[in-house]
Amino acid sequence: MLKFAVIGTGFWANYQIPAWQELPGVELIAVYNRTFARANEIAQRFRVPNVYDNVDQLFDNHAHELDFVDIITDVDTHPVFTAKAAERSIDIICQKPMGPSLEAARQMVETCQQAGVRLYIHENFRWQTPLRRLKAILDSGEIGQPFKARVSFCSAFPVFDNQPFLAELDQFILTDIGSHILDVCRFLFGEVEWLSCQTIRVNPIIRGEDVANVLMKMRSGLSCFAEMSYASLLEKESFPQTLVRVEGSTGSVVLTHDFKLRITRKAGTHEVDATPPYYSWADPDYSIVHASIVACNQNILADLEGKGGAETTGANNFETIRLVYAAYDSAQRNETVYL
Ligand code: 89Y
Repeated sequence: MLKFAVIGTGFWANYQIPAWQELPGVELIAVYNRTFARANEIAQRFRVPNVYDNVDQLFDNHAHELDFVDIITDVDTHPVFTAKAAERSIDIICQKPMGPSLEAARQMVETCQQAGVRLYIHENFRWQTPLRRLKAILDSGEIGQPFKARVSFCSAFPVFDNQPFLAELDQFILTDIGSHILDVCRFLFGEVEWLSCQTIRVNPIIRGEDVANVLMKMRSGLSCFAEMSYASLLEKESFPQTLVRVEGSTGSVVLTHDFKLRITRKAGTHEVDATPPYYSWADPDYSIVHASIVACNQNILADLEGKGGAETTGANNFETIRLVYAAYDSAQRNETVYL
């Protein structure tokens, strides 16, 4: 049984914790938040025995040995908590986006390598049922050699209601959703050769950009357009689904609303259902993402248990973070960036 602590008890902890409780072999023994009352509220709800508002006390209380920590705080504090856990040789799972800058993320990976601890990033979009199914279809060769794709996350969902700090970020959509969407692009199509990005801020009351269009040439030769927006009032609100169209040499596959994949070949079109599993604790507005937390945790837990196979290690996710900052770089300089 691996014992772990949760650091940070904000919005996402409400889902990350019950997702852990779906899995055998792991026990949450402590929670930390800088505001004791907020940590205590979560501890009561999920029956966690130890509560802290001082993270050093959490780490140094040898009454309970920790196998790993799950850092679920705002991005600015990821490097601090990572360093503190690494110093104590405790393995780390950290929420996306990894760090508040490319340099901070690089430092986090290096700190963990030097300390000999394992760093994993909780990057869950690639674990959504329809995206896993889509990847299997691409790998099966059913549409031949993919040459072109569009990966779309365009919404007008009021994200700032649940996560007000997102409105304060100087760099918003590429760090918040871009870290997911660009990771999905890597998951589906491999690594990027070059990218070109444009950003726009539409909502006047937020600090960062809320629209980003990224055109990528993948090393495979595939041309990929990743579009993301929180300013898109569309006929059909699809939050928090990622919609995808991939065209290949012998057909195409489209991931539509309602978790359907439509595969077209010369013989016609057929539909594959990819409805995610239902969890009673999930917020219905976020159900597909909340379900993917379980699959993501399961993948990381297997690796922690020595079975290997973690997809979103710190080193791997650093490649996604490179894309996020390459996109900012491209938008700012109005130039193509070679990776
Ligand atoms: O923070 C974001 C995430 O990881 O998924 C959706 C979200 O909550 C708002 O963009």
